[in-house]
Amino acid sequence: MKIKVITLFPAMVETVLEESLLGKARAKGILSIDVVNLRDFTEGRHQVADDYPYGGGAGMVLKPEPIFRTVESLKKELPDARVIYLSPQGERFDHEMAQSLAADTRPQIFLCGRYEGIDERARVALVDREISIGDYVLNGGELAALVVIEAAARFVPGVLGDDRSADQDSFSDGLLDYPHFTRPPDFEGMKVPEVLLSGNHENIRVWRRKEALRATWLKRPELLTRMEQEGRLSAEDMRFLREISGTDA
Ligand code: 6GU
Repeated sequence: MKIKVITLFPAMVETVLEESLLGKARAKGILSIDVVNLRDFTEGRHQVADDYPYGGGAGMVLKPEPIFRTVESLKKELPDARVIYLSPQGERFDHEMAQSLAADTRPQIFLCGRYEGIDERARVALVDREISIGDYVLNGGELAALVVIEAAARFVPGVLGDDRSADQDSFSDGLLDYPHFTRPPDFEGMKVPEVLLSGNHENIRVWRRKEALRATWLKRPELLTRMEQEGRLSAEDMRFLREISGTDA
């Protein structure tokens, strides 16, 4: 993925992107992510990026000129780039969107709003896609951009390392994840399920599938409804679900 992040708070974004798997993937060149300071495209001694909203009311609005200048300057270098604006008014981000962003070969410019948002003329003229990470309001798009970038980057080959893959995660098969255990086998009387110690791969597969179905049935039943409608539950799944729902989980 080739990404530019436009923000008034570059340090907030950069510190997160330097760490952990994202930092390593950037160092290896698997991910190219540059943070661009919107302030660098403001004018005058005070480098003002925001202004009062026409019509009155609380808060400030990001001025159009610096946003146009920043995006136009990036697009000169990357003419096929897509501009993604992070805002609570956007399409709701999910697993499928993360996967499709990761598969998009075009450069992606993430534009982080602040305060009450950006001037509508910049949004209409420059933005290709508006994304929200959920129904609540953040102080700006920075944390949302980081959420979107991290979730998408997990689908880029090499980001998770050799022996891991995002298609083993929760949601990849439409279900929540099954529980995980590591040593010791008995921690203060709390034991690891016997089947996981058995080495019987078929029994382990069945246990994990049942536990994934049980977790989903208990915590996110609407996901099962959707999977059933999409024909993504096997005859075995349906049998497991009857077992689970008949036994108070
Ligand atoms: Cl993308 N931005 C802001 N400011 N708040 C949000 C959001 C985005 N997604 C949910 N809340």
